[in-house]
Amino acid sequence: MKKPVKVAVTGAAGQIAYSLIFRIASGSLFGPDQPVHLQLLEVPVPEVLEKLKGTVMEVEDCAFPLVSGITATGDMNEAFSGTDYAFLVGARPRGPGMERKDLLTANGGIFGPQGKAIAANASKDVRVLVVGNPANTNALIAATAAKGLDPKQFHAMVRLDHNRAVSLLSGKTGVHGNDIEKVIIWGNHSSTQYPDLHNTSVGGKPALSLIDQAWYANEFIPTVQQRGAAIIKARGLSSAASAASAAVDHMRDWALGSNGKWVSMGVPSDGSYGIAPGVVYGYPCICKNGQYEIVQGLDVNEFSRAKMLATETELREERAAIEELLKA
Ligand code: NAX
Repeated sequence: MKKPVKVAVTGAAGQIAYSLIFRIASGSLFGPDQPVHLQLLEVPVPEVLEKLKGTVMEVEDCAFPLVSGITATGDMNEAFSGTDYAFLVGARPRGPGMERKDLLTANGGIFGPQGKAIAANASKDVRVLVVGNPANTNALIAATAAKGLDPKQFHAMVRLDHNRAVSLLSGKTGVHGNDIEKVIIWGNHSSTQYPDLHNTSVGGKPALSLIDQAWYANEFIPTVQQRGAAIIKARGLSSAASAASAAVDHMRDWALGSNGKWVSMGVPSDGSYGIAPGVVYGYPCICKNGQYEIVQGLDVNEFSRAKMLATETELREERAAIEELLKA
């Protein structure tokens, strides 16, 4: 057996974690021969830690062959000790009457300290995926606070949007998602995100030759952008199992490689495609040997450029709203 890897999950008593932890424990993330030590973090509130205890009891009751140990704690330094992979899921939800700036600042109070704790305690090669919203700017906050680590070690999740786009296109064209390639989610994990099909192939044919522009612009794009709200309306709760599945997809591709396939990842902008450097922006990436690279050299037409800029503007505004916090 290989040496166990340490995988941290925050928000561990929440609903995404209730799916994610079991997927990690069962081997969906790193395969059937990689043991994992689970490091589960929650807020240090007795009732919440009690709830987390219930989740831990259920993990134990699965008798997973790959689980080598479980740490469940309200102490972030303990939770991130030696961590190889971290899923930052726990976040402050938007309360009644809360403005975007208040939400960003409240989350700064979570992701800043967690970034510091990761830098101080985790493996120097740690890979961090931020799921908790507003995910892109939370990733920026954590990366900025994690002095000594490379910002490229902090990603935000736009993979759920990517998977939603693949599935919707599959339903429309009747072609299985396995034969759909090069879908891109540009920008923010919010309703400004831009699901781009200009490079997409469906069963080897250009996607835009199989669907009409009106459906693409007026149905496809808004449906992907609004899918989270549609799930809440139908289920009475936000996406959980699909979010957990997307988080596994993102981390697995990052760690083990995407086999040449394009995957959408929120990563620190290096200025590619004219996007403001530093903001955490959804880009098409290819992963190999534990590293990711932004796909370069794509043609961007006027339609796409306008949408890429709209979502970039939102991210620049989010960054501006927490400027002071980033300097701290
Ligand atoms: P839940 O409210 O079920 O669970 C969140 C958990 O996080 C709670 O148990 C809470 O106690 C814990 N928590 C809060 N602050 C914490 C801290 N400082 N340290 C550790 N734990 C903390 O939410 P859930 O449905 O699991 O969603 C979690 C986050 O994912 C939300 O911010 C949500 O908006 C976001 N999402 C992001 C998605 C994405 O694609 N990036 C999609 C799904 C989801 O909406």
